[in-house]
Amino acid sequence: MSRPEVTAYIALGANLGEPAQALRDALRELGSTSGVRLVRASSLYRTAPVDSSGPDYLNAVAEISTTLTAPALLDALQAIEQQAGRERPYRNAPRTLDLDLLLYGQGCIASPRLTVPHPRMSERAFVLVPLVEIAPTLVSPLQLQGVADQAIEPTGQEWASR
Ligand code: A4P
Ligand code: MG
Repeated sequence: MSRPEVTAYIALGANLGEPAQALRDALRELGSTSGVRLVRASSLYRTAPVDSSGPDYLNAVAEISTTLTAPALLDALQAIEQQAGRERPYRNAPRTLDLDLLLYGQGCIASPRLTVPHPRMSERAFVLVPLVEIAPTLVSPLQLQGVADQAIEPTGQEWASR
């Protein structure tokens, strides 16, 4: 029996190498992962590092529909990060690609390797602003007001040149 489809939201971020290309490649890989269907993606945003260092980040958020369990989806995200040459010298280090699971249906998960909803998503403009673009009912004006001091701007770059 096949599993039901669950709507999930993925945050994409990169600030090393070729971030725009890395985000495009990641989105394509995500969409071609078995058990994952890409529903929509936000545009790309340039953002100042938050609790992190290095160059500005590019960030985006994607909505998927998936038959994978949440842990299997995290496995798939981490495999795509590895393909992009992700290294983890220390927490919040600059990175070639970061893929975080923000929301998994109505799921609340607290396991050693997975916390959903992502515990820091409400504190971050680089998550909330792209998320409100593709899923406005998931983000409240109060949440946006709380991150209004964080630098974020649309790049004007589209996914189209994939
Ligand atoms: N993990 C637990 N829950 C999740 C989840 N919902 N999604 C575990 C993904 N992973 C989850 O992640 C460390 C561990 O978190 C994983 O092994 C997984 O089991 P990581 O990607 O290896 O390390 P990280 O990215 O340094 O940590 P984390 O917790 O993802 O960092 P944050 O809090 O997401 O911050 N500034 C800007 N402008 N743009 C950014 O994209 N990103 C960060 C990362 C900091 N500042 C940034 C940005
Ligand atoms: Mg991460």
